[in-house]
Amino acid sequence: MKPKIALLSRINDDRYTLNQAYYDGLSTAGADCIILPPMSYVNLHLFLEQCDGLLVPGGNDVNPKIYDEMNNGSFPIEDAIEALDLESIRYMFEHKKPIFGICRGLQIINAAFGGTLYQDLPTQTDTKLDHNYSLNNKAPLNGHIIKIDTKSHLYTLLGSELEVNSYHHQGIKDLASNLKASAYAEDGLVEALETDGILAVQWHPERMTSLMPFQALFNDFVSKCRK
Ligand SMILES: [Mn+2]
Repeated sequence: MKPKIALLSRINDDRYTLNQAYYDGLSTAGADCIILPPMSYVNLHLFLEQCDGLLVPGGNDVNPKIYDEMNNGSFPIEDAIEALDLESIRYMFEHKKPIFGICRGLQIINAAFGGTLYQDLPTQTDTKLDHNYSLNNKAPLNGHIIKIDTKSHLYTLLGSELEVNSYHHQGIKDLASNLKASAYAEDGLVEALETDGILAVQWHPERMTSLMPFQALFNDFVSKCRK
């Protein structure tokens, strides 16, 4: 039977939405997906119980309340999505099911485990990199170089250095103590993290699957969900 992956919905302009590319990446890797909107935790657990893995996709800014900071450039925030993400991450981690985080997914995973974020990279760091390059230049396949730790699992999938797209203005400040950074941008920003059962990336591999080797991230995640 194909593995069943829970994909978390987003809210944009009064619609529950999810970019099709996430679904396509998982589907190409051999999985079936169910898209979950916000709901009661009791029913969320019942749906997640049926699933073999969780993909936490990109989306809006993370509420800084989660890491005990005042709002200083985080917008927009959707409380229902915040609760959906946090409870799904908590449940799947506790039940030892694989989690794949993308963009906001990486940020909320870090916050869920006690880490903090830069709420706005251009105004709160002295970085010279444009981490919103892909959006500003409508360049889904271009962004900046990342360097990958050769001891990480990510290295076995992508090698030691490559260009990724970049669609974010928030980013990891303090990494949660149980997570390991597995890739960095040239300005030192964490661009990927991993720990047992979790892999998350700051860029958008689902928009780059036409380029080798980005589909490998989806294939690897789905193969872990098969076990
Ligand atoms: Mn970036």
